[in-house]
Amino acid sequence: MVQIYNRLETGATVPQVLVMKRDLALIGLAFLWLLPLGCPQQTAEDACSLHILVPGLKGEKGDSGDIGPPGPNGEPGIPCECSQLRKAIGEMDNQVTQLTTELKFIKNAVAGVRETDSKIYLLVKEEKRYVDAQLSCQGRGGTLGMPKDEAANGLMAAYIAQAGLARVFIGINDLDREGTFVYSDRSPMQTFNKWRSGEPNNAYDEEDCVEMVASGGWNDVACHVTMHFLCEFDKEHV
Ligand SMILES: [Ca+2]
Ligand SMILES: [Ca+2]
Repeated sequence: MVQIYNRLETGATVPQVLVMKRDLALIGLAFLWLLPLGCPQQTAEDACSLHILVPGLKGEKGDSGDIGPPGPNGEPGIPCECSQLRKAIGEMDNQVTQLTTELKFIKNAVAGVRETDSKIYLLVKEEKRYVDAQLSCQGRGGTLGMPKDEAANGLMAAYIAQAGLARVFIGINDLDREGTFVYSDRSPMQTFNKWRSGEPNNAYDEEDCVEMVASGGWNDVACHVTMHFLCEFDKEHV
């Protein structure tokens, strides 16, 4: 048998007989492909038709199911430490109050102090009774101002006047013995004094504490009245 070679586009050659067989096979496959699938032996009237499925209308929602059984009990909670919390909050409140007081003191200090070689004087613009004013100064390592000589008295008076105050408590009293005034460090009154005219008069029989007015004069007053006060600190102890 003579084999005739057919040159393909790719340049490869195959026997022409094989090509003819291949072509017949492809035609057969195409014929089968064109036959309607799944419609064997049907008449012309009952031609195979294309069924398109369209979704129907949505149905009514069903009734709710029965309520399920109750779930298991949870873990026991931690008991409230309420009394401890209240105590802690109370302590914090106290600290806030204390800090607020300290802040006022610092503001006063920043506003300006007066000093000599040995002393620092600080006007505290908080209205307090004599005893509380003294405690406030002591709490900061000082005492109410004790004018023991002309220089100290003049400095304190100028400080009060420049601050625009009329009067402040100073550290002099006759609480222990009526008519016997002492400084708040319990040192006795010496010859120096700046009593205003007619003072001390122990008015209403209740004036055992002392104020200094802006001019520098002293006056005995009731200890329970409240006013600003002047603290004094030894530089050695600051
Ligand atoms: Ca008195
Ligand atoms: Ca008086």
